[in-house]
Amino acid sequence: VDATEVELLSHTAKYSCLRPSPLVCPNQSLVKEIDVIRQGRNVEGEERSMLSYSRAISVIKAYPHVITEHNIRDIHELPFLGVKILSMIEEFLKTGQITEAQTMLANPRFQSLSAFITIHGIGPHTARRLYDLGLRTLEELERYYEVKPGVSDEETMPLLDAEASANTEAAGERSIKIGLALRHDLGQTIPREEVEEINGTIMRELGHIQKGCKSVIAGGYRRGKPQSNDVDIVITHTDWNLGSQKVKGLCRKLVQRLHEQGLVTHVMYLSGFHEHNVLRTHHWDSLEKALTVFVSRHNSSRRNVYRRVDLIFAAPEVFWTAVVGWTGSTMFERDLRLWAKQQKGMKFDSSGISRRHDSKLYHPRTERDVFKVLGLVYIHPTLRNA
Ligand code: TTP
Ligand code: MN
Ligand code: MN
Repeated sequence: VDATEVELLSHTAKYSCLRPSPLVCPNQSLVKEIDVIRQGRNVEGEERSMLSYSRAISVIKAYPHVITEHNIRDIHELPFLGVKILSMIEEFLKTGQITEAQTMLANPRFQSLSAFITIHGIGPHTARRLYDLGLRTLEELERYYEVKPGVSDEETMPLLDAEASANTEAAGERSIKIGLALRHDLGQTIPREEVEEINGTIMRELGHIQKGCKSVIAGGYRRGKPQSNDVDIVITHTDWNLGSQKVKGLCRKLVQRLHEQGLVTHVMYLSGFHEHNVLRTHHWDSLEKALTVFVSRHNSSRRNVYRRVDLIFAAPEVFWTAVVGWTGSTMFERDLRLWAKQQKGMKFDSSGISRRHDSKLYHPRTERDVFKVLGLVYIHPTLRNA
């Protein structure tokens, strides 16, 4: 790597895509405490404040030493740590906790809202609406939505109905019903070997539809998490020149086949199902993708387990861009976009990299190329836990 580029990587950098961030950092218990406050802002919809806490947490995650009374001076040099957060850090050093975090944890409203947003399909906004209706527990939500726990009503929820690709209230409610019915399974994390097995099963089924495809398991798994909340698989074709055509329309065909095989029971979202896709809002990339519920038969001794599996299809020329875009973390992605825009006059998202003044498109052939095109030093996936 070029010597001038190496200087760019620093735990004091403003962009998290310049800060190597391990999965577990030397100040993990401090991070956990501040994260409670961040979550408090999240459930209340205070987005600016939440982002400030997210940035502060991210900066601490990249700091390579245990913070003590002796090096607290160095902490003042780090970006995004304002007066308030610095005083919280000092309180934590003295007492091992932060009063505001402890108050938050004891708050019944925080407890209800936090529980509600663990359900797939329920975001902070919906959580607050349900709370305002007087609902307090997940059992009360089940009664409200008339969902029987452990049973997902597959009869009344056809796999590929119009609602799966529409941004309507009905689609939202359908998603919540699935999330509630399957909450005991979907709330469990997925070990790495099962993630690999799910990828293997899906690629074997894909081989029956189109030969020559390949995949990379992205998301938290790729960042080294021992347990994942879902499985994110980015798929392309190995033929650089003809792959684009071979990948087109594959997402829908694969989901259909997986459903026929009894491997996929629900599709929360499917792009490319309708010609005009109303869900293609600004923060969604334009790749073909399906957010599914997959039946995992990993434990042969136990019953099948429902798992969330995201399938993302990319043409070969944007495959590595898509892999970087779906590897995360969310903060790392956010800052990749910001860096590209503010420092390079470029646009980055999972579906492509372009230069703004002439719309030139970049087609990186490797993951390292993605970083090079963006003028960044390569950071290994396991150090992208910003
Ligand atoms: P997630 O699967 O939501 O999160 P994760 O894999 O980091 O952690 P876990 O599943 O264990 O909770 O998202 C994976 C990455 O994909 C995320 O870091 C950012 C990216 N992403 C997009 O680019 N677009 C999207 O619409 C979503 C939902 C995620
Ligand atoms: Mn994931
Ligand atoms: Mn995902």
